[in-house]
Amino acid sequence: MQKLIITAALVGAEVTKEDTPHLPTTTEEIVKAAEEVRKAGASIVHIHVRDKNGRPSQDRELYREVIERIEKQTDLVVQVSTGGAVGMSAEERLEPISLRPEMATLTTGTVNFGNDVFMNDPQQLVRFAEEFEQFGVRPEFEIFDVGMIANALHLVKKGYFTGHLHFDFVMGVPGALPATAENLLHLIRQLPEGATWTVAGIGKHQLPMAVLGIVLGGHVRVGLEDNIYYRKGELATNAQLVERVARISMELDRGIATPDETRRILNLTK
Ligand code: KMH
Ligand code: ZN
Repeated sequence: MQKLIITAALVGAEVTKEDTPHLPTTTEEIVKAAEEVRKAGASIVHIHVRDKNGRPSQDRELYREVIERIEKQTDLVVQVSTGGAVGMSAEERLEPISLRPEMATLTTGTVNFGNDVFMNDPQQLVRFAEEFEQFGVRPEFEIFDVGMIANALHLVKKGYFTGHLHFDFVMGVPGALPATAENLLHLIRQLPEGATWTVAGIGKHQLPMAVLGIVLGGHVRVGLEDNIYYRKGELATNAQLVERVARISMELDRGIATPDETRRILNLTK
């Protein structure tokens, strides 16, 4: 089995400081959280940024600051979000791509998202794919429901994203695919030969899905974007969530990938 890649989703767009004081929202806090999760075993940080009022933002300059500082102070793979927040325009969501981050997320389909709709229509997918290709950014396909894998593979068939393919199964978003072992197995079966996958369980599903990711040979995403609790009623830090997954994986005799090992597994060229 490959060593385990742990992605830390540090910020997200939905959680607020009122939900948890541990949520990093300023550049300073996001960089500090990145350093802490690196020490705890993460090799990728999935980044969103917030404006000075703590609201979700896709501002290029805010991303530039965060990326530059994380890259200066750690060896982490920095993966920016192009999901942003529900309701943002495509232009807004694509802002960080011209910074040529090492990786970025790409959601390949529209899905209900709680009481909202996370829009990713077919024309928009092509537009995102073109922008990724123009700036040489490697995608992580964000899969909230099973049809999104077919949509990603359709882009590949059209000639986008030649080379290694990596998917993140985001499971348990209300309105999207429930986080069950059966659903995870079904998702895995849809992947082409050689593709790699990560699983991110939402809320109380984070830990059980992470354990399945470890034992089934996938990779794992945890962090406050997806879940703010260590256990029922007890708030977590990003580092605590990463540290627990690393510890469980080591107990199961599966080593943890460093950022450079992660680059090799995902065939990233820095
Ligand atoms: N905030 C969600 C609407 C991503 O980062 O690419 C989308 C999201 C996915 O978080
Ligand atoms: Zn995200």
